[in-house]
Formats: sequence, structure tokens, C-alpha cells
Amino acid sequence: MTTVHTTTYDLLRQQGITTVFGNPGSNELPFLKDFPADFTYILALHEGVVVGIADGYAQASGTPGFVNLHSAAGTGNAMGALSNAWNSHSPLVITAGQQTRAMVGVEALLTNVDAANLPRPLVKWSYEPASAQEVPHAMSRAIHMATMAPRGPVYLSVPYDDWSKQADPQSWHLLKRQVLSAGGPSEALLADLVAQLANARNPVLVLGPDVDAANANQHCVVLAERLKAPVWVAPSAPRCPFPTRHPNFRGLLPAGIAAIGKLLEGHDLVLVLGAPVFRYHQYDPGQYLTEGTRLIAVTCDPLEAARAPMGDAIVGDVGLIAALLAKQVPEATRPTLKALPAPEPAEQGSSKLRPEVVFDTLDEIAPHDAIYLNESTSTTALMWQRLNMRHPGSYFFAAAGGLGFAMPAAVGVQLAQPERRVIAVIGDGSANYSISTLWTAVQYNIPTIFIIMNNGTYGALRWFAGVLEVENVPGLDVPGIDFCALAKGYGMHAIKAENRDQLAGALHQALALNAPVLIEVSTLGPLG
Ligand code: TZD
Ligand code: CA
Repeated sequence: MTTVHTTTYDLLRQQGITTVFGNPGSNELPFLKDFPADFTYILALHEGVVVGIADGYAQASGTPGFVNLHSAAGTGNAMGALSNAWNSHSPLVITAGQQTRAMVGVEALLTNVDAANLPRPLVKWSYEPASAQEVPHAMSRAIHMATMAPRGPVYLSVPYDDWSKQADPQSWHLLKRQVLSAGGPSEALLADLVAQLANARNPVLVLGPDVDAANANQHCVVLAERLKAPVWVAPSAPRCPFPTRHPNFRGLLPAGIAAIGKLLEGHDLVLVLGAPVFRYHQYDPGQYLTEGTRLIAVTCDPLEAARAPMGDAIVGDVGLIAALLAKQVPEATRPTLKALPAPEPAEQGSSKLRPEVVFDTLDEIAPHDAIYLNESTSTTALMWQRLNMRHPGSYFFAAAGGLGFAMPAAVGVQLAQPERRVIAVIGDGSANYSISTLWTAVQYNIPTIFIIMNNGTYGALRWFAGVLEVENVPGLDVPGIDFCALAKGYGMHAIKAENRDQLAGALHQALALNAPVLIEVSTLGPLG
């Protein structure tokens, strides 16, 4: 007899899934039993970290991240991370163990009550198979759901007694199936879009994370050059879809309604590729777009298309449509754009390093194809101004703004991209949400470089308190944390850097090592 266990591992193998990111409990042991030699298990010590690593891995590899969590408690711990994965269209197959079927009804300890409902609304599909025989089918369905456009996380709860049962004898069909997305535009739609761009007097491109996810960055470079159009990155950017030193690059759009409306004023056509319209943050009421500006958004996601408050939307394959436009849009007769002046090199400042200096030093010393993870919330704008990000897949940020993403995701990205060095720039506040990531990086020798920007405060919240005009708010400072000591506690090499020279030395040292390193930098906060 072929068991559900054997059939499921065969199915995962056939789908190219041989890494399991997990944190186990009793309900999961029968799934992990006789773990096949051609599979790798990556253990993380908190479920937010498990999903964060898998998310980074899935985004950087473009292949599904397979996760195994412990029942309701493990899933609950992962929900914050799931909010980011949901917003970044990250293809995650999240499985969780369930109590044995005979004891679910009496709600024995570690029962996942109403399991399929628990992760909603942050998954595309959620399910607990009605019988053991159905598990391979449900797993197959989960993988296809996660990887089909628009990609996203799915959830599967499996009672632990199912794994040793006999699989449906017809399960072999599942091992042969492929499900492909073919979301190209019709000729008429494409011709219309090309004509609208060709006839626009002053078009502008706004690019989002799904351009980078589709590896369509270079198509967008060609499109921008042919259109002679400025390029903005959509607000609250989780990825970098365009080279930041390209002459057409204008920067990151602010995350307020009125601010965006004003910045896009004067353009008759805004073409948004691969972003929601828009991921606003601070409430900045005003006009979405001013009179005379039209917007067309190309997105992989019908939900994004439907909820945009203005403009038209086309749901389709962002990469393919970008490639077709780059080929078919005629060269505009407008003058070629000139690059914005590069920012002045920053002075070190008094006792603590200015964040500008940290980014200038990184930009100078890090490899040109380094991959950056950002969770230093008050310095995001500086990072975008000062880092020369040239290649696709060079930048990742929490897509829902949930902290605790970047440290684990940096480990997952490094696993997916062993040829490129991953550098995670993390605030001292943010570092605490997923600090146990350091343990996984050490144990599996994943050579991510963690730079902790220690300014002793939740800097972004201090800035936001100013925006909201609220005073005397408690809980905004985080003094007294020694990150080098924490890193050493997890077995990681750690270096303190107090000035530019020490930071440069630490970076050279870290880059020469084939091991993870934490560099703690004392930085000036946003308010000095
Ligand atoms: N909890 C979670 C899971 N996500 C959040 N986004 C927050 C709390 C709220 N939050 C922000 O949005 S930014 C921020 C918090 C607490 C401060 C982060 O501080 P930091 O970076 O030290 O990491 P800066 O540069 O000092 O802001
Ligand atoms: Ca901070």
C-alpha cells in the first residue's frame, strides 16, 4: 500500500519542493517521520521567523516556500508574518498539524478548532481534508493555488493520523499534473494600451513589486527610455523594480493621497505596473489625481484592480505585458531625461553615525549585486536615495508593514540566492520581533550580514506622532539593548561600529567571512 505520507513527499518532489521550513510539535511528528534524505528541514525557533524565512525564500526564488507549523498556536504566532506574505503575493504552502481525527471533536489539547478559518483572510485558500485519503489531492490543490497568478499563501491543516493511512490509489494522476497561467493580453487590448501611451503628451510610469517579482525590470527600463518618461516606485515599496541610478528614476512616491496626486500633476497618463493603486499609509486627504490626469494600472491581482479608488485596471501577466509594451511602444520625440543629482556625500556628525553615512559606506563597500533587506523604518527614504540598486531582486521590505519580516526574510533570500550577499539593515526596535533568526542563520551557516541601526527608539513612531500631532505618548523608546551580546548568545560573530572607519572595517571583515555576522551601529535618531 502507498501511504498518504509517501504520496505527499512524492508530490512535493515532483513540484520541486524539497525544503521544509518549520517549527514542530507533537501533531507534526508523523509528517516529519522518516524525513527523506533528499529533503532539507530548516528549523526556526518562532513561527513568525519560520514564515519570514519561507517568504524571503519564495520571493527571491520565485518558487513556493513550504512551511510546517504547529497547530493553532503555531499558526497564531505566524499571522503577522502571513499578513506580509499575503500582501507580497508570496507563494507559500503553509501546512499545520491537527490533533488526531478521533480527538478533534472533544477538543483535546493542541486541537486546531475550526482550523481552516484561522488564517483567513490572509490566505488565498484554506482547507482541512475531509478524509485521510484526500490529503495528497488537497496538497496538490494547495501548491497549484499558491503558485497560480496571483500567487499567494495557502493553508492546509492535516490531522496527524492521516499520514500513515492508505492514499487514494488514483493519486498518481496528481504526480503528473501541471497547472499553467497564461495571462497575456488580447491583441486589441494591447494595441489600445500602446496607442494610449504613444499618444500621451507627458506619460509617467509608476512601478511596483510585481515588476520585480516577474523579473521585468529591464523591460521597464526599455519602456521608460522609449517613452522618455519619468519612473516612480509605488509607495510603501516592498521591492525595487527599477535601477535607482537610472536617468529616468525619480524615487519612491510618498504614501499620502494628496502628496501623490500633486506629484503626478501635469502628467496626462499614469501607467502603473505591478502595484496596488496605491498602498497609502499616513492619512493625507486630497485629490487622488488632479484634473487632466488619467491612470491605468496593470496588475496580476483582481482584488487590487477592484479596490483601486480611481483609474482603469487591466488584470493580467505583468511581466508579459511589460515586455510587449517595451517592444511595441514607439520611441517618443520628447527630450531624453536627465538624472537627478546624486545626493551629497554625508558627513559623519558628532558622536553617533548619521544613517546617511551608513548607507554611503554600504554603497561604497558592498558588492554591486548585494541584496538589501530593509526594516529600519525611519531611514527608508534615505536608503532609496543613497543605495545604487542595479539588479532585479535587490531589495525587500515587509509588504504589509508588519515588523519582524526582514531579519528572517534575509535568511530565506540568502538561501535562495547563495551567489549574492544579503545585507539586512534593521532598526533596533524591529530586530526584537524576530531576533531568534540569528540562531537559524548560525546553525545552517547562512552568511547574511545583519546591520542593526541602534538609535534607542521607535524612530518612525516618533515621526508619526508629529504627523498626528499627538504628544506625551508612552512606549516609544527601546534603550538598553546590547545586540552584540544577543548575537553572541546565539553563537553569531558580532562587531560594534561607532564611526565610519569602524563600520567600513566591520563590513570588509563580514564580507570576507563565509558566515553570518551582526554589525551593531550607534546611529542618530530622526530627531537627533
Ligand atoms: N508591530 C508590528 C508587528 N509591526 C509594526 N509596524 C509595528 C508594531 C509599529 N511600528 C512601525 O510601524 S515602525 C515601528 C513600530 C514599532 C518602529 C520601529 O523602530 P526601529 O526603526 O527601531 O526598528 P526606526 O528607524 O527607529 O524607526
Ligand atoms: Ca530605532
